[in-house]
Amino acid sequence: MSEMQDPHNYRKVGYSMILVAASLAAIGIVQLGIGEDVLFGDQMQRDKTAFFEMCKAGNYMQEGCEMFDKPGNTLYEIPRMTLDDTEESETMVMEQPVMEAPQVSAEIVSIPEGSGAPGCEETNECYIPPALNISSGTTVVWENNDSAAHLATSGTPDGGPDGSFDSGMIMAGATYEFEFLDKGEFVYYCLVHPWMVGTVTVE
Ligand SMILES: [Cu+2]
Repeated sequence: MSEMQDPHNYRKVGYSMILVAASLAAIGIVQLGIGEDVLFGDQMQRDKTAFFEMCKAGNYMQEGCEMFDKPGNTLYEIPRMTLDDTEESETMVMEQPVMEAPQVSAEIVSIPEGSGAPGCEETNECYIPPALNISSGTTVVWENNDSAAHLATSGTPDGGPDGSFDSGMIMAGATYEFEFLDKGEFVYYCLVHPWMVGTVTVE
């Protein structure tokens, strides 16, 4: 609805209604009576719009302007003509579908520079963070910030891959992402640098 409260929209609709009124007036040449009504209605609408603009300019303090003083300051309160604009009115009040981006939650695990040589395991910095706690449905993105290729393969250096996930080779500067749906603790390691071990705990 917020889009519909934009006064510019109403102005456009107002102009299009004036156009509709004008074309009806042209048709009304055949039926003079109706044509006059249309022109009269058109003038009424112009007057009301002008009145609204006057109220708006005066911050709705003038007499008779109270009805416009509402959030959005739109032409909403101006009674609409009931010419042939019923279809337009329907589209005007129709709710716009709200496009919501799907909720994506992601966590990043960095593979830091130098982890291709033993030593990072001494400070537990082969994967940062080495132990990650997430909720089910979270996507974990491994970012290889090292100059060597690495992996993030579920399992342990002693037991081998367990098949839960396997990044394959993550080239330098590349990423691998995996969405964790199953709960549990997932230990993973780097196949080519077995001192690199990390865990993801899904709750
Ligand atoms: Cu590695």
